[in-house]
Amino acid sequence: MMCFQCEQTKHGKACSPAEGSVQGVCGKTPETAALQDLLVHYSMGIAQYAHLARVHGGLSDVSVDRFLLDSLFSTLTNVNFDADRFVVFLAEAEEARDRAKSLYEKAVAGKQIESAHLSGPAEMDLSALQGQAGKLETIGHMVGVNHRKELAPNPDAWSLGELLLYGLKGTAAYADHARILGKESEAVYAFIHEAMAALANLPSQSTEGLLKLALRCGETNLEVMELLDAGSTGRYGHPRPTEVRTTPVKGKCIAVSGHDLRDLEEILKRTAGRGINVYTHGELLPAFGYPKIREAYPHLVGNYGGAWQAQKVEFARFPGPVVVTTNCLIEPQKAYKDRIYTRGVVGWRGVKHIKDWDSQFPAVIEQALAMPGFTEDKPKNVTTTGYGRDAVLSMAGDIVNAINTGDIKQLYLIGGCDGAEANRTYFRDIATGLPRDAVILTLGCGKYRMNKLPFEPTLGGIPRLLDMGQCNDAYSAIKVATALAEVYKCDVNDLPLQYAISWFEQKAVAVFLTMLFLGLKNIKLGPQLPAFLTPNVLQILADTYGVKQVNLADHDADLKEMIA
Ligand code: FSO
Ligand code: SF4
Repeated sequence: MMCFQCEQTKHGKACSPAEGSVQGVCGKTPETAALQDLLVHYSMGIAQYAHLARVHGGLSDVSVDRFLLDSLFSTLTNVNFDADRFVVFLAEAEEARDRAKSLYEKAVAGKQIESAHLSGPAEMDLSALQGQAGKLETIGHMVGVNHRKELAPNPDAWSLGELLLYGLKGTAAYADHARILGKESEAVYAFIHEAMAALANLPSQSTEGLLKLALRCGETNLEVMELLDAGSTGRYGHPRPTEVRTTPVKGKCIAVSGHDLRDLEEILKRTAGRGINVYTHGELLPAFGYPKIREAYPHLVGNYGGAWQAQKVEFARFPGPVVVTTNCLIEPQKAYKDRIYTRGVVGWRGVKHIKDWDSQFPAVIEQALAMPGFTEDKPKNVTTTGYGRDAVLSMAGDIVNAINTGDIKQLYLIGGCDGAEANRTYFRDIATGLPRDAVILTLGCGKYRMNKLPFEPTLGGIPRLLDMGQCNDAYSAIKVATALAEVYKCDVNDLPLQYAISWFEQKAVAVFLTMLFLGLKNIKLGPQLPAFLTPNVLQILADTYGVKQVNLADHDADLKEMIA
């Protein structure tokens, strides 16, 4: 296997035999990795047809559009490790390809179009191999990262192609979240298909063209995040600052992890009045900020645990079932394998998957009722979330006054996604090292490095740490930055605003591309820089955008630079 799509890749290079990996650091097996590679490759073929059907005939099929979101999302880091599920995805991919191909044939029928026969991934036909995991795996081993390396005209084009692919995966994941909340966009689907089709024709792409596509991916992801914001605030109201209990309450319990607010809502509805307390975990903590969740469901009692990487210990100790709605899932341990459930595109072989709420969720309720739950109340501790764009912008006058009087000297965006490496304490150390005149915006599961620490408010009383929500809510941070730039009638890069971004997987790549598309400069990124970026590509990012790796060896040096 060869995979280097996330930050924790082996030795900062790749999860591959060359680095001594028999499987991914995340737990992905070579079998699953190959089937994922095949699904991505096949999806490029679907996109080739879907893209040209749209270009030549204005034709599209929403089932094809949605399938590509799911197929890309399922290959994100820490989402789906179940090889059997990928065999099913591949059968569905063939059906989607056939529908896209028919659309394309209809679009070009009777027209003088030279490329009536498409080559590359579009030519692949898996019909004789469907259901045969071993044979599919063999082909999958031939069409992954190394195959793209051979096809690319040069190493930098290969690197930019990988950047684009991972950005597309993240964008597709966010678009899937938005779709679940009722928001979809034809323009988003059109771009995903165009870009995937370009990757299918890697030999004819230039580095310039791929860089442009990567920035357009950032632009598309901005539109997706706006849709996602409209979906979540439209359904649940604008987040408001809210104290969230972080210690257990006596009673039966279910924990819900991941990012999916609709799944959380469904669980809250189905557990209401059943004597079960529901806890958020990981990226679902910000659900408490939404008035229509918090106020409607008093049995949503608190947040349990921290970011995803501690789940082996935390889920083992949790005295009830756990439902994982999206990433990040890690190998379920024996201690809780019989009481962890997956949803949506998430999967692990042997772990129960909830497809149908009515028939499958009652068993989860029964399990929660049969388990001891928390046997006593623990002393109450809280953290605060809910500083979405509306809440922060309602404080904008106070923030602007505080900046004008010098009470606030700098704003910092510190956060993103967390990971398991010990050196990620860098982000906490930067946050705690900042003076009292610094206000910190945070989001994503990276917030757990700092959200339970006591930050004194600024002298003027503005809270020092503002949790803007999930990584899905990066749109809020962008809106706040652009609104401040409008107040000061300046470029967003001239604001007293700095960035220390922790990245982990491909959603973070999509947000990073959005930041580049917006022209945001001097982003400090880490802990490691993406292994898929060549020195030349890194140099382009450094020269054009001032992107720099965080200084892990000497965080004080970074701190001094950021305060200055
Ligand atoms: Fe975290 Fe995982 Fe939200 Fe990521 S839970 S690491 S960027 O999948 O999605 O921040
Ligand atoms: Fe390795 Fe990350 Fe790929 Fe998993 S997703 S195999 S940890 S690079």
